[in-house]
Amino acid sequence: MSRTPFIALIALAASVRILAAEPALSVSFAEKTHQLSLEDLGRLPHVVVVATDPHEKVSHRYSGVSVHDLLASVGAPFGDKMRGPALRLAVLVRSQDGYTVLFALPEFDESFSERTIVIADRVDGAPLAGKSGPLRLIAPGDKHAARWARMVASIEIFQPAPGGPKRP
Ligand SMILES: Nc1nc2c(c(=O)[nH]1)N[C@H]1C(S)=C(S)[C@@H](COP(=O)(O)O)O[C@H]1N2
Ligand SMILES: [Mo]
Repeated sequence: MSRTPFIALIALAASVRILAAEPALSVSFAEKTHQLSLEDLGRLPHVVVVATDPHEKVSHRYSGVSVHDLLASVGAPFGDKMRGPALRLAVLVRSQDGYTVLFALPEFDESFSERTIVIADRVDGAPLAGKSGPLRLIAPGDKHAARWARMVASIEIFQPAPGGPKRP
């Protein structure tokens, strides 16, 4: 047997491994950034939220990592530290297609909000398919689906500048 198919198989396996380990999500606050692959994310503690997709008007079982936990891992000031200047921090969620949505940091703190916002990697037991995934932000209770960002690529805490941009 020629060795070529064997070598090609190893090369294929190696490239699949590299693809699997590719960063899927970046989480950052100031100088700290965590790059997570889908595998890394899959290993983190998951929560299940049952929420109605405001666009489809259908309830689904979403499994994902809470945004609170992701932001806490880069030092977000939750709990006792969620006061004073921390109340002015904002969170930008960017997607692969450039779509960007904004939250206020306290929205992810359990003493401010009843709901748990997650970065879902599964819906109704299956991975999020096509342009819905591989990661989608699920904001239960939002009456509009606009902040349910699909194809999420990064989550970043930043400090909005007062007196900033002109009205668009
Ligand atoms: N990445 C990304 N996410 C997005 C959007 C988008 O354009 N890009 N549109 C939003 C809006 S306005 C709606 S109504 C829903 C639509 O999602 P659906 O097509 O899966 O129902 O996705 C939201 N998430
Ligand atoms: Mo929309």
